[in-house]
Amino acid sequence: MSDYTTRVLEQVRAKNAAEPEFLQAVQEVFSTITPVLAANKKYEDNCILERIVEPERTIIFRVPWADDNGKIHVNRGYRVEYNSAIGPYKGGLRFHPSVNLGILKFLGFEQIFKNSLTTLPMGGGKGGADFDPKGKSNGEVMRFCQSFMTELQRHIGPDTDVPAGDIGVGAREIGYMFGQYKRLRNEFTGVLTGKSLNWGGSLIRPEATGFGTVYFAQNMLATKGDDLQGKVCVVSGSGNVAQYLVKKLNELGAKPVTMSDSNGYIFDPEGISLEKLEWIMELKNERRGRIKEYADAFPGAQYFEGQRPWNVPCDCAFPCATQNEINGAEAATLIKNGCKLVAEGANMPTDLDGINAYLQAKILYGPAKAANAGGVATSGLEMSQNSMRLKWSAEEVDEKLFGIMKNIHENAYNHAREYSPDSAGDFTNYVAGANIAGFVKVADSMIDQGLV
Ligand code: NDP
Ligand code: 2IT
Repeated sequence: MSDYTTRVLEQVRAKNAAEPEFLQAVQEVFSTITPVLAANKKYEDNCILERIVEPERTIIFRVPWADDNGKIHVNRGYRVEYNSAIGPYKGGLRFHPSVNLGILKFLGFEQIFKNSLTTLPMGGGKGGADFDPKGKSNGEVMRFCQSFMTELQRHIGPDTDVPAGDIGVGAREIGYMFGQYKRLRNEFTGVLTGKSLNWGGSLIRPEATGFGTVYFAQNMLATKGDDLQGKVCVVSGSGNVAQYLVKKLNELGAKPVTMSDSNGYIFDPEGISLEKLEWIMELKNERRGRIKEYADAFPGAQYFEGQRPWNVPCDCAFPCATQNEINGAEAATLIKNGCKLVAEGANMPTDLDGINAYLQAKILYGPAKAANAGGVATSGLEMSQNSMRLKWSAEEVDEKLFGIMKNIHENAYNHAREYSPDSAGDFTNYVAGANIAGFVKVADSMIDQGLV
């Protein structure tokens, strides 16, 4: 850390003391960009750090809705429009009871740099609500989504702010929100991504985050002349990201052995094959069941209630559930058991102690904003297709996604090699590389556009 980063971090701490996840995300970025700030005085002269930590706009609103019995509920809705230096605000919506402003600010802050890495013209934003979709009927979810969009619609638009999915928001929720937007605004535009295929969605968008994370892992392994063939992989989560990540691991000859939800994890030593994954997708996406049911359906597997999978020995780990799901001790356990690669499908799944453990052990570590950028990148491709009023084939989109992930890897690798003092010989600090590469493009664009 330099005088400049230390000073701004102190200001951020003083002003946002009640937002630990946001402070964590800022600290992670600041701890790595010092070399580029030292080499370019213009960033401090233009107060770029002071400006970049402050969202351009934050909207907080009431979301009232009635359940199936007519009982009225009120949730809190948010949209953090963080940074529009390189394009319209872009980022997901999260519906989860834990959602608060600090969590959405951490996600929005990360999104700025992630979107910059994709090479596509997208600013950073994030939103959501403290609504819990679990156990709600379709009708209740629809009425909530409609009420949420009734307010959000006045703040977003295809050239202003383009939300998408995140935890608790998938194709069903995007559909209900799109319907309400269209009804209120009387326009059919690409205002949301993650749409279904019949009405403007892109092929491969559902797969993109999971596939992209695996492509990033492939690229990291390739720097060591290695690949995923035969690798034992530990995966957390069983939602959108985890499902398609497990699919791609299978396709590339790796062996995923765990998946989880917020109640516990399943361990299948024979591997979660494509056939078993199909069963899981039906369980999670159609029946909306719990992962523990897997152990009843497949007797070789075991379920561990209330635990996370990080003590299962593996070659590679792919956290795909939520923030801070790997702490320092869990990272140390992974490393002790032989894990040589961590690629993050979730956002900020490893806490700062955990990251330090990976860096000290010099394993291949693909941080979230690089490794999971394939999701939002493919959202960017969905926006392009909507603007052009055409549709690319699955092969075309997958090829573009593959190219983007290769590019992100190269960009992070090169910036790490150029600026991060600990990247030498066999080791590349991708945290530093991704943060610096993402930061420079946004910071330079902010300077170009003056004091706004
Ligand atoms: P889903 O809602 O589809 O799935 C979330 C999964 O994570 C579920 O298995 C869920 O279990 C589990 N989970 C959620 N919260 C917790 C928690 N507090 N503790 C333990 N497990 C939890 O979401 P996604 O798969 O879309 O998102 C997963 C992660 O990937 C998030 O960090 C998200 O921000 C990130 N991400 C998503 C992208 C996307 O395109 N969807 C793009 C880039 C990143 P349960 O059912 O018990 O809640
Ligand atoms: O965290 C993320 O990058 C997402 N949830 C996807 C955002 C998007 O706009 O596709």
